[in-house]
Amino acid sequence: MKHLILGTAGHVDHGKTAMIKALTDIDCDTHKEEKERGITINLGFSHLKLPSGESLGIVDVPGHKDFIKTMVAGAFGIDIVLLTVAADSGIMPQTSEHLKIIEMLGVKHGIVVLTKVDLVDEEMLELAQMEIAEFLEGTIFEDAPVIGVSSVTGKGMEDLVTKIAEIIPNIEKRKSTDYFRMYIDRIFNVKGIGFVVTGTVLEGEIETGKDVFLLPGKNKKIKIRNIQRHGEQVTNVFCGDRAALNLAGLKLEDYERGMVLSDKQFEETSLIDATISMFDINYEMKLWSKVIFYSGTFECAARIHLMDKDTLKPGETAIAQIHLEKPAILVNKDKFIIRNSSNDITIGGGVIIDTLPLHHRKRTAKLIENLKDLADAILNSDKLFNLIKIELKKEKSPLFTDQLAKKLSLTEEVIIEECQKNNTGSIHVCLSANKQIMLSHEAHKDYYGKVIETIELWHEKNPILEEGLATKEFYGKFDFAKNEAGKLYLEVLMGQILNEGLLRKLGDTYAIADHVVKIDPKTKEQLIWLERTIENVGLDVPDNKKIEDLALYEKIKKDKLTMMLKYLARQKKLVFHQGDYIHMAIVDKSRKILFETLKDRDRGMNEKEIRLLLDSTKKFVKLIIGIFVEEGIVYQQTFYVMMTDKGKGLI
Ligand SMILES: Nc1nc2c(ncn2[C@@H]2O[C@H](COP(=O)(O)OP(=O)(O)OP(=O)(O)O)[C@@H](O)[C@H]2O)c(=O)[nH]1
Ligand SMILES: [Mg+2]
Repeated sequence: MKHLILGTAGHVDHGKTAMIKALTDIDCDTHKEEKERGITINLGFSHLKLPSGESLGIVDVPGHKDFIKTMVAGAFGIDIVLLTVAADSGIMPQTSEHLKIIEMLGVKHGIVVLTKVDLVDEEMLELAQMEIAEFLEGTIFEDAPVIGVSSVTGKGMEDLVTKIAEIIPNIEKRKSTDYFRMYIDRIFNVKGIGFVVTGTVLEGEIETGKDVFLLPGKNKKIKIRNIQRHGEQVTNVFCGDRAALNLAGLKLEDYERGMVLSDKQFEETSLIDATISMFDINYEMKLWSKVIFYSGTFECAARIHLMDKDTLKPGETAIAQIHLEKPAILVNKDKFIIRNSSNDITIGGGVIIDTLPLHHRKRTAKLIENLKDLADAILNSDKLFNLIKIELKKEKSPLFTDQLAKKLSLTEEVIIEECQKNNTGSIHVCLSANKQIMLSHEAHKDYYGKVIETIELWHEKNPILEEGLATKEFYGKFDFAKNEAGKLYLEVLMGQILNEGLLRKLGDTYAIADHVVKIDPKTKEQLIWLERTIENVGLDVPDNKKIEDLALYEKIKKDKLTMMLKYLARQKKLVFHQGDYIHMAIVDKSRKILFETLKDRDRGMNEKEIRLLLDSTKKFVKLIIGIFVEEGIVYQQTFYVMMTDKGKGLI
């Protein structure tokens, strides 16, 4: 069963509500004021059971020019439109305005219903038909069927139902998403039941008992107690359904018009990038324009900043950044309508291409090119691969495929399939720990270059050191500290550069393959000085600060001192242990003295005994024991230091 919604459109008084009543026996004008004024003010809802057993949701919109925002809210998410034109009055202003809105909202299927045929003769009917044909020329409904009906006599109603049924198989199934989304268009309190909200399910599905969020706003979960679809109790509703949800724990003060119900915690936005198209009306949009923005039931004042044009003339399209006056919950590809700031003309609309863009202060050629690429990818949803490419380009850092899938509301399988089919190198894919990592080719090239550049710079600053940098030393630079995909990617990247022969591995560091250690005569002298100074400390731990001060006297700055200490460690002149270091000669001397005594002590020696033996400090004893434990020649048991077999082998 397809889940579809049929909506009305057309000028005030042209018989929309009467037609729905004749079709479904439901009067959508339920409010007192509607009855008194004889016009529709609020959205009306009904449903139509087709001979096939399928049931369509129906949204009846007002035609009066004052209620365009209600019409936009009602038309948002419909699949088929019944554009009504009264045979006795023909095309009127809102016939045209509604059609433009319907086209802008992307409704692709429609029937033109010529109403009130009982009020005209054959000649008038023919004239009306000719006028309609001319009016529809060049619009998406150029070839739409035109059916004459009378809600009074019932004429044509059966034909209308037949036509609706004929269209249904041509309607494409909506793309599935892994989240539920619905604008609330009505909210009411039912005694003993609580709040009920209604809306058109735009995406996904939801079932009784599940939690949803009321967005934007507090991230409070609201439980769905009951669901009705077309007046009947059901356990779940799907996109394309009209739904009435009974919510537990909803407070009226939490609700505002334009809010969305979703099981996904969407990030709210008040800055979006979009394409904007102007209707073919006498109106020109300037570089910065104030407008009123409508999408679903959401409405707010907005400023439009054109990106690739300085003015937008009738019928033209541009890319723009839109600053919304209040936060909205929007999704890429959402359509919207704009009206002028005095809210008397509908001037156009567009499609959202980025719901969380950066603030574009400068309209650079590069930015415009990127925005055009993005628009192209979003607007041509069949080009899913483009969408993947653009997202990766925007993201820059590496992502696991499942992270990317989440961001694009696609499945991992779809992403893998799209890449297998279309990737000719613009996306870099690598595998690590059985997980697939993706990033744009540009970003990959960038990281590659930066790795080499950073190691080269390191060598330049540390010419006397043979080793380079360990992968973890790039985490900060690349902002990978909390990015697991980034860390794994870096490992693969290092491996790649290593295989290509540009890098050499030394311990856990990577050095440039042809890097040659250079020690100038002055540094040579300084190294001799430093080594001697540390050795002269004797059986004690050299004081870092003191060595630094002494080095400064010798005109050795801290960076250079660190490098020299590393060099001496690599040359096995110094031994480092937990941030402290001592000279190897001191280690050897201590080992000799200690082992001389330790070999005759079956119970081992405690730290105090060792300190007295070496005539040293507590700190030194701790350090030297630590070094010997690391060498594997002693071990500690409670307070006693004992020789290992390896240690005994030294005697
Ligand atoms: N004779 C005749 N009158 C009709 C027909 N359809 C509607 N009417 C009358 O036209 C008037 C307007 O009809 P509605 O159905 O309320 O028009 P609408 O398009 O829903 O109007 P809005 O919702 O306010 O835009 C009512 O008085 C109806 O009785 C028809 O087929 N024949
Ligand atoms: Mg009506």
